[in-house]
Amino acid sequence: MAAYTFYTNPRSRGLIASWALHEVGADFAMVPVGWREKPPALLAANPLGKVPTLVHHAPEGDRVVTEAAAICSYLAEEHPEAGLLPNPAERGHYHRWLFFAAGPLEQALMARMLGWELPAEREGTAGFGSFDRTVAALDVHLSQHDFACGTRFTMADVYLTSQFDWGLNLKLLPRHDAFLAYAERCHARPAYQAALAADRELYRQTKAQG
Ligand SMILES: N[C@@H](CCC(=O)N[C@@H](CS)C(=O)NCC(=O)O)C(=O)O
Repeated sequence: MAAYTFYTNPRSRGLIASWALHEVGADFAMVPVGWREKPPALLAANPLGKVPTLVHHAPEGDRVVTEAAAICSYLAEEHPEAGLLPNPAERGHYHRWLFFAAGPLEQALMARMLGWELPAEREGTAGFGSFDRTVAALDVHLSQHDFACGTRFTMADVYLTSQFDWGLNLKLLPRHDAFLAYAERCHARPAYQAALAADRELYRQTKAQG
C-alpha cells in the first residue's frame, strides 16, 4: 500500500497537493473524485467532501489532512529531507506568507471572483482589508524577494504560487512584473511540471470517460 491516499479532481485545488506530493517525492495513490458521486471513503475521511484530501497511512494509524495549505505544510514536515521547511531565519516569512495566501489572499480573490463588494467602512473588520491592500502587500514583498522566504524556494511557495495562478488565470490579479516573474520562477520547478502533466492526463482520462 502507498504511504498516502490522495483524493483529487483535475483542474482543482488538488493540483496544489499534487505539486507538494511531487516536491517531497512521496509514495502516493491517487483517487480521482467525481463531483456527483463521491467515494464513501473520502466522505468518511472528510465529511466536507472536498479535494484535496490526503490520508497518510502512518505506522500507528491513518492521519487525515485536509486544506491544501495544511497538506503542503504537513508534507514539508513529514519529509524534511526534501529541504522545503524554513530555517530559523526564514520561519517568520514562511508562516506569514503561507497563512496570508490561505487567508487574506484567498478571501480577496474569492470576493473579487464572486463580485462580493465589501463596504469601505467594513475594511477594518475583513481580514483582507480590501483587494487593493492585499495586492499591494504582496507586491511589496515580491518586488523585494524572489521567493516567500527570501532567496530560496520553500513549501510556502507551492501554496502561494497556486493562489497566484488562480488569480492570474482568471484575470483577477493585476499582471504586475513582480507577480509574473515570481510565478515563472516557481513554475520552473520539475515537481510543478510533473504535477501539471499528471493533472492534464487525469483531465484527459476524465473527459474520455464522459
Ligand atoms: N479549503 C479547501 C477548499 C477545497 C475546495 O473547495 N475544493 C473544491 C475543488 S477546487 C471542491 O472539492 N469542490 C467540490 C465540492 O465542494 O463538492 C482547501 O483549501 O483545500
